[in-house]
Parts: sequence; structure tokens; C-alpha cells
Amino acid sequence: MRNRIFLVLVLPLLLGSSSVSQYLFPTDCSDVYTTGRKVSGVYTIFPTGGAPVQVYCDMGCEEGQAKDGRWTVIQRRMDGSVNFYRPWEQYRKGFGNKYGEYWLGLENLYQLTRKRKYELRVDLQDFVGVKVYALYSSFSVESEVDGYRLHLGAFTDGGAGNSMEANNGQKFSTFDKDQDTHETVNCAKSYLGGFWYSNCHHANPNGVYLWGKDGTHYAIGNVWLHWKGYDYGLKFISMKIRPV
Ligand SMILES: [Ca+2]
Repeated sequence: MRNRIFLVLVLPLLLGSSSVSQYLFPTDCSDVYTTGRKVSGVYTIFPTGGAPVQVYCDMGCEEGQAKDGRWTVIQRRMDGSVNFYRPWEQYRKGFGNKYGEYWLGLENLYQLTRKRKYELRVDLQDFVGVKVYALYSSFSVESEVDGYRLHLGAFTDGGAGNSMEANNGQKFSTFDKDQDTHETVNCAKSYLGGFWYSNCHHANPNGVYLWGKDGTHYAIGNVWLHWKGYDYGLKFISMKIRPV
């Protein structure tokens, strides 16, 4: 009933105002937050202005209000339930479960970051509950024609170390589209993920979910070299962006 009253009486008065368009067609989780929806969860956003996309919004806490929210989660690993070894087309359009593990999609990342300036935060957690993060002051992705090339700003260390430094300036690669800088190796095929590989990586957030320290497999897991080394698959990884 309240919704109907809002639509019939209030909406016509406000049409054209940016807040209504922000509410009905939020570009990202920051818009969702700004229009009063401040609880973490799955929301619908419109990165291109057209097609709706479901996404997990990290508002900083599970219930109620938070100061440090507004994050649009672009990638998440938490239980190994989704296979991340996928071809280009899947990484381009996105895959997985927005309530669990997923990749938001390179085209969505391009559309979001061409409109607004974002920062990137990568949250990491090991299997005994220790949490660290890496923060990059800017994050943008070029168009598909330019290989969805990644640009990262200044690094702030939240204990994780700067393992994505080498990804800065790289095109995205999958096993069926080798755009890395290693001349003789297909990095995505060798390290079983899809990422902005260089020659090849110090971080492999989309690698195989290893369930901790494997000891026999080298760099194929969801690893972050400068925190846990090449043979420790993390329990939790979340890459998230927020307007600055
Ligand atoms: Ca290569």
C-alpha cells in the first residue's frame, strides 16, 4: 500500500529528479545506499543504464546502518561452490551465485568504471579467521576492444601486501584468450583461473578453491602471494569497489 501511494502521489512530483532515478535505477551499491537501503544483501543495479544486474552490496555490516558501506562486490570466493575455470565469454558477462560465489563480469566493470571513479578493496581471510585487506585508490577497466585492461591507483596495505601490483596495466586473460605478457605460457590455462595475468601472477583470486594449505599444488589456487604464499588457498576473498 505504501508503495502504491508513493508511486501514485509522490513519483510524478519527483520525476526527473536524480534521487528518484537513483532509487529506481541505481548504478551501483553506492546509489542503493544513498537511497536508504543500508543493509548488506543482494540488490539490483543498472551498470549500463539498461539491463538489470543482481549484485551483492557490502554495506559494512549485516544489519542496520554502517559508516563504511556502499561497496559493490565484483568478485567473491567463500566455499568453493562455484567453478571459476571458465572461458572468455563467461568472464565477459559474469557468472555464479550473487548470494555466494560469483564474478560480476568484465563488461559490467567497464560500464561502471567508465562513468565513475572507483577505489578497489580486496578482503582476504584465512581458515583460522584472520582478516587482512589490500586497498587501491583507483580502479578502472578499459573496453573489450582494449582487452578489458586494468588500471589500479596507489596501494594502501591492510596487511595483505601488494600482490596485485603486477596486474596493473594488464589485459584480462582466460584459457581461451591469452592476453598475458608471458610469451610461451598461457597463464590462465597453467594457473587455472581467469585474471589480469602478466608474467604470470602474484595473486590468483579466481584460481582453484584449495581449502587452505595444499603443499602439492603451486600457484593454481585462490592464492595471494605476499600474505600466504603460492600454496595457501584462502577461505574468503572479496573484491569490491566504491565511488571516490
Ligand atoms: Ca601467454
